[in-house]
Amino acid sequence: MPSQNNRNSIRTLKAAEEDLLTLLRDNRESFLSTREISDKLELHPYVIYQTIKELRRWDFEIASEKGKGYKLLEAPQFLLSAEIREKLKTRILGKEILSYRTVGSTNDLGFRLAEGGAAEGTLIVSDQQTKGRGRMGRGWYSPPKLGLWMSLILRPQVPPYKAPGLSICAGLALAQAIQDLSGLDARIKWPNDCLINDKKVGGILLELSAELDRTNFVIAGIGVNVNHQPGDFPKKLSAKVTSIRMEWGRELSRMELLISFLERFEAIYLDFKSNGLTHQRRLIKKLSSLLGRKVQVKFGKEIIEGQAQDIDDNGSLIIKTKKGERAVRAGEVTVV
Ligand code: BTX
Repeated sequence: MPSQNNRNSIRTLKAAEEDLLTLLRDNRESFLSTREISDKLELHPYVIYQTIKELRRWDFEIASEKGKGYKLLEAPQFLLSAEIREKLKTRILGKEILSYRTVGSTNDLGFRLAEGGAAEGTLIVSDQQTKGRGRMGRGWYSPPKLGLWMSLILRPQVPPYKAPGLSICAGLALAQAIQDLSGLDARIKWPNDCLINDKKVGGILLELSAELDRTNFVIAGIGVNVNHQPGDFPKKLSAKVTSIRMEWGRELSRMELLISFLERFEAIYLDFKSNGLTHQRRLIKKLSSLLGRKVQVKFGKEIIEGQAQDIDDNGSLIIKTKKGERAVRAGEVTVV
């Protein structure tokens, strides 16, 4: 588990904090006395006092009046594990939920937890990342309040060469969830991006721990720009990125998006574990932003140019080049 030294940042809410919060949330109209809280939650008054203090440090606005008790006025915008748990109807994904206010990278945390034996489906979500990562050491801009930054610990029993297919599966679930909630034409850009109007709204970072023929675990990191406005992005990114809000003109609840994504991804993931991409391929192709377009793929030192034609059962992109068809397993694609 992460160190608890930096208590204000890298720590989830404790059980007493979650219980008290749920009780205050369910009684938002009235004050609750220490006595009532103590009876309901079986907490000592001193623990209640300390817990309220701690919740205030997490930016919960809690009114207190002598003789009346406590009332929740305002909850911060970050996603709390108790609330996620309440809404989620999945069997595996989100079975364990760790919600943070700020971390370096949810993928780094996920990797450490998975190495320590954390269960399949463990979800790590943070309101902000200070060292959010993309592929190949690139950064991922993850400011507070605006996006969905999360990682899932997966333990699929598939050979390592098949695991990368999960990246496109996560992309599919994300594009579907965005389409579903907003009606926007969200697309998958092979192998790991989600686009709206050809601009990047989300990205997937898949990291594997594997042996030659065995996948130990996969960390699926998913980042989505949800409620950013144009000025919320650094200048150097602004030409190629977007958010759901910028395209839709309305705010979208990050909670709703999270739930919809997890429910969709779970169905796709369960199918993937038994059937690979066979059943998902049709939809992946339908939502792909690349098929039919002229592309250039950077794959290591090689540059492959041609028309993107297909995505095969292994998740490879099939490109029709001047010298014939090429199947590319990974790479950096530019539409030319
Ligand atoms: P990628 O390597 O395909 O994309 C990274 C590139 O995308 C950056 O170099 C930059 O140009 C651009 N970029 C940076 N931030 C953003 C942003 N917020 N929106 C759009 N474009 C951006 C994509 O890698 C995979 C990203 C995964 C992010 C998730 S968040 C939760 C998890 N934790 C973590 O550290 N990473 C993943």
